[in-house]
Amino acid sequence: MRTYYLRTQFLLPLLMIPLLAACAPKGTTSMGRVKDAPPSVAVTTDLANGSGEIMGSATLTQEPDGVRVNATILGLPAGSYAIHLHAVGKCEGPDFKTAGGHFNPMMKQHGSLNPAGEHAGDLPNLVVGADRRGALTALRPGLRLVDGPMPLIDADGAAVVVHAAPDDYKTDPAGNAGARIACGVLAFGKPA
Ligand SMILES: [Cu+2]
Ligand SMILES: [Zn+2]
Repeated sequence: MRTYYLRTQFLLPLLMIPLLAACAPKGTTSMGRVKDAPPSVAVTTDLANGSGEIMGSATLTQEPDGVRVNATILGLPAGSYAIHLHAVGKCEGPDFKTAGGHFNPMMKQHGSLNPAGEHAGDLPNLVVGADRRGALTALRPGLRLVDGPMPLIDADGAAVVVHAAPDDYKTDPAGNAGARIACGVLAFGKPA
């Protein structure tokens, strides 16, 4: 399968194509949704800490069964760290509260171990080794980046957030994961 790697700012012209189609049927397009998106779309963002220093990066790739998340981070003490897809594409440090809560269009509770869970933005913990390098690869089943009725990257974008503590996968609304320590914006037409 071909993969289209697109820096987020380059996707704006792509989004404009359906909007500019003069006689497009009503209700088929909107900002943040690409009706005829290619089968595989990828978006990459830097993960910056509260001081604006880049600690790592995350790439989200839309696959037929969902969205694959590949994230790497450097410089954290060995351990497990919660990482989630948050609902708003805004990373204002130092606390990154601007990123909102977990992406949750189905109005569920938090966590894979929660009987009423889980959020569409929940992910397994990022594991950092003794060499202070961390990596995560996970498939988020059913999630779409830019098309379908509930795309992750909607009009207000989305964000990848790393936390100071591990996710317990059950405590609503955020897995008891502590402070937000790194953030990266997923959005169209805005700097990542
Ligand atoms: Cu989070
Ligand atoms: Zn959650």
